Amino acid sequence: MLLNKDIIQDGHPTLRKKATPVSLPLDKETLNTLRAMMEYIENSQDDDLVEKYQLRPSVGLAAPQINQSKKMFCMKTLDEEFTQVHKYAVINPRIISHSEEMTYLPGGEGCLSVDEEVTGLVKRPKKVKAKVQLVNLETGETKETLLKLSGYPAIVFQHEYDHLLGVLFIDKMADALPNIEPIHFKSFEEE
Ligand code: UDB
Ligand code: ZN
Repeated sequence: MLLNKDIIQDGHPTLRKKATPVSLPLDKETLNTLRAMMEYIENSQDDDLVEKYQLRPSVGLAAPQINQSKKMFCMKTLDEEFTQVHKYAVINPRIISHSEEMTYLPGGEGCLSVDEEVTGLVKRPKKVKAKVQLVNLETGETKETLLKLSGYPAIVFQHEYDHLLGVLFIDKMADALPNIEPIHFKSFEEE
């Protein structure tokens, strides 16, 4: 089981390396690493396990963050309407196009590999299309898929994708983003 101590922090050279492609078919060890990464995310979304293991409630984790310089990451999050779950174990992703329109998280981004106090506004394309190998974590099967993401899931995807390039959100932080519309999360009043 992955714990906080397994997640490397800013300053570690692996976080600055470009990750190497994962070879297919997937070997057992790599599949089990992906399973452990998804388990970490799911544990971090369970209040009891957050308390027990002192986890930060997380929506994504990339392999370089556990000191494995491989092109793979896991994400699990709801969209901003809180209706659709976006749960993906991703291998060898390539963003093939993105919208002109940009957006950002109004509360700023943080990172499991950066001090908890550090957050900042990051401008990102509102929509991305990516060719990825999606992994079925139960069976280990992989399937080439064109993922089309918009809004919050697109931001999470791009944050994790950046980790595979050796890029951290702190590299992209801005003080203010005038003329850009932040992502809007559905509020309870609107439900
Ligand atoms: C996160 N979590 O997981 F909107 F219930 C962040 C941390 C760094 C604060 C743990 C997060 O944004 N949680 C969250 C957001 C919600 C609702 C909710 C929980 N990451 C993942 C990461 O560091 N991956 O490398 C940082 C996010 C910032 C933008 C996208 C990923
Ligand atoms: Zn991160």
